[in-house]
Amino acid sequence: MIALQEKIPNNVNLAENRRLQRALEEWQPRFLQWWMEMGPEGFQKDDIYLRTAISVEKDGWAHFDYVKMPDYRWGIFLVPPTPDRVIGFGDFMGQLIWNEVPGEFRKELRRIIVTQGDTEPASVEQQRLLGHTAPSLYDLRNLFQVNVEEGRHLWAMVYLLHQYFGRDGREEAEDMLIRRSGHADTPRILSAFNKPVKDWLAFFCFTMFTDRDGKYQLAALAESSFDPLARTTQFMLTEEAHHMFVGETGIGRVVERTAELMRQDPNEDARAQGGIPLDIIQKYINEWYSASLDLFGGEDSSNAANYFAAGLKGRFREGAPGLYFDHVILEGAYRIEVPDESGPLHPTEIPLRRAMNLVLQDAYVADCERALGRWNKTLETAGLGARLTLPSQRFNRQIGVYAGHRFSPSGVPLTEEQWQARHGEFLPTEDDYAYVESLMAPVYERGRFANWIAPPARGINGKPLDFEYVRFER
Ligand code: BYC
Ligand code: FE
Ligand code: FE
Repeated sequence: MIALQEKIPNNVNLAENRRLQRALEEWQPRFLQWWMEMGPEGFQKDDIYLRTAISVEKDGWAHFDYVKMPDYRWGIFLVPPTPDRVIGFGDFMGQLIWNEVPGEFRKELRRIIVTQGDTEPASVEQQRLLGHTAPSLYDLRNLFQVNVEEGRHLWAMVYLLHQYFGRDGREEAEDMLIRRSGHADTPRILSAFNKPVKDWLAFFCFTMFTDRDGKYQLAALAESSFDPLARTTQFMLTEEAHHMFVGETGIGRVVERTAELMRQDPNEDARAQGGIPLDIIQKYINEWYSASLDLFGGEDSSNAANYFAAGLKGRFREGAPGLYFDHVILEGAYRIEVPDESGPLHPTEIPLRRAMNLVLQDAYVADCERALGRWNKTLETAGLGARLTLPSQRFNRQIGVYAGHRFSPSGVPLTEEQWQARHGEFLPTEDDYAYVESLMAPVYERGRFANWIAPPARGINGKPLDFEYVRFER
């Protein structure tokens, strides 16, 4: 049952749980205050053509209309329970799922939910200035769509904290609005969510690579033994698809335009034509892909083993029929080359349960490879020889076994000296950022696009490209 007219739209019978309803209604104005302070700067009075989640039906879950962002109806939506659902993996496999938090896993669950929840407002903070330089109204609208939905994802986690974690949960919900991306004293929890997202190429890389970590983490949680977490993340994944569409097609459109400009130029120089050269695109990919790999945690992780054992986090599509035959995994090892005393790349084996972060990361890497293939197809079709690549999983890591060691994008160990001499070939330099920034001028006329990006193949919700996706207040 969906209560859309209530203060907080929901399908969790909030009206019948007065205590919870009151607590969330107290949190709501603080969320809005955070939104006004840290949400998209300068566009809160404009009418944006947005979709709003209004149900959990496969067809018709979303409603499109103009809305001012502060009036967006952030709601709480969980996929309905599956009758008699049992735990699909780990030590409790085959037992009935949990509708309450078991005491022995309370700490772990709280930590997972807080970490997940923290990323959502963080990303809104990181993106808050981008509206001023959008390459089109279409892109401006997509930015805001992603922003409001990340706001709803925060609501999804805050609901779980309030409903299932009592006083601790309420305190955690408060803290979600206190931490700030990149803040020296109260930063966000995970590394990539404290990095500045300086420009639209970074935004497309963020939605391509960092939101995609979100997809894989949410998919792992969608298998959870704690059923409310599974049901809420299942619905979040529905919205997440659009975020990754924005990233993948965003980079794709930049590549397409760059290829076009290269062909127009006597020296195949996109920069001479006011575009973003492929080597800068490659460096941005290197930066955001490596930062996003860090979000999977360490390759060898006892946390990951504990989460799997308790059924809290599964593998990607753990429950899909026929994909995995062993869901308990008491045996088996993951072979990997790690830096140690005997050399920069020494073979070792991680017991499989402890390697779950890596197993999830592998599914992510394959998905990224697929997208690279599409962008390279664009280059090939344009008759160009250059190709984009994903760097090695060892490159530029701050978390896990490769942290503190230097590798080239192809995964070759480098000395510190070699790294210092060459990192400007691998990662964006100040000059690269400055050049991209010099291209960032807003294009707000209907149907027009900045010179450095191709138009998308089609508009949003069947609307034409020259649709007025954002109506500015006059
Ligand atoms: N940055 O056992 P380890 C999304 C810490 S994105 C900083 O190796 P574990 C979204 C770790 O906390 C998805 N610290 O790793 C995207 C631990 O600290 P302690 C977000 C890090 O715990 C775009 C220590 O290192 N969801 O939704 O197995 C826009 C050793 O940890 C990092 C989730 O992350 C890091 N990158 O795995 C909007 C799901 N990595 O204990 C939204 C919930 C590790 O030594 N989170 N550490 O103090 C988790 O499942 C796990 O916490 C992680 C880490 C996968 C993140
Ligand atoms: Fe999200
Ligand atoms: Fe997202």
